Amino acid sequence: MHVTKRLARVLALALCVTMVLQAALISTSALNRGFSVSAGAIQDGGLIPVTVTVDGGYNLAGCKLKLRFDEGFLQYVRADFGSFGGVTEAGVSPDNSVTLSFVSMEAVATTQTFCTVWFRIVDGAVGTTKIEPIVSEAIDVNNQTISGLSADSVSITVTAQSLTMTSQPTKKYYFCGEPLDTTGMTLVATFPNGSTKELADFGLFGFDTNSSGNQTVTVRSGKHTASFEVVVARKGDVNCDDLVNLADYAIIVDTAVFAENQPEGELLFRQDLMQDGAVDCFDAAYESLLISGIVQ
Ligand SMILES: [Ca+2]
Repeated sequence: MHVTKRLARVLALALCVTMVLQAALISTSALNRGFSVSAGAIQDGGLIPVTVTVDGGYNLAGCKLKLRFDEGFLQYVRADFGSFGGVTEAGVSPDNSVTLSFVSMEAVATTQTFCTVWFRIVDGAVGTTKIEPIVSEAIDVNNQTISGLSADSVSITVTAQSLTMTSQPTKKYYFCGEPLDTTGMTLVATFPNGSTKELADFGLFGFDTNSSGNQTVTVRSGKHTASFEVVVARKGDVNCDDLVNLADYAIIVDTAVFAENQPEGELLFRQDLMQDGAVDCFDAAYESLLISGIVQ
């Protein structure tokens, strides 16, 4: 009997400790932050809706929520309020923030969308920006001051909506070993707000100077791509059989002899080994050096 009582006390004590620990855990995990701020998808005209959600159970009278933003990236447009009352002001402060003032808001029972603040992307702005919520003190349902209200910042990333190659690179033909030359290429990006910008920075993929044949070179900016075609040729291989031999030499000599019938485009490129715009005896001489392995 005595042992059973002691055991019961130990169990009761253990239960109390567990309950206290649980209460501590609950109070930590249930710490209400007052607000949530989230950004929606970028819409036509570069408009971005930023939604402010109010956690249930708060009377936010006297509270000011500021959304600080980068004026080089975003412009404040307007704030749309839902069916709740309470916000009497919404406007831009000198410190680049939109201030929402909650003056007479009643406690809301459940977490609900409170207002949508509309921003517009500044012309030409590209990259990632943050909207930083700053929350002042508020009053809870029991008229007690609530401090420590906060909300996570929101990241907005703006990339080009489309990519257009308005002019292609001048150089289309390459001998193996030559580096890619994009001189003459113009890439224009169009952004969600309709603005356009010529891009100087882009990624290039798909060019292999050591592999002969037709190649598609891809230009990438963000998630968008554009492409152009090039031909990479083994120097001296006029007839595209991947060999440099007398058959190629014969073609060049034939062209050089009948100089009035100069080829164009890729045919000219493959035979014009001296790259002076005409196929002549100098190209034939160079071809013979290639065949004999004296030059490469
Ligand atoms: Ca050949």
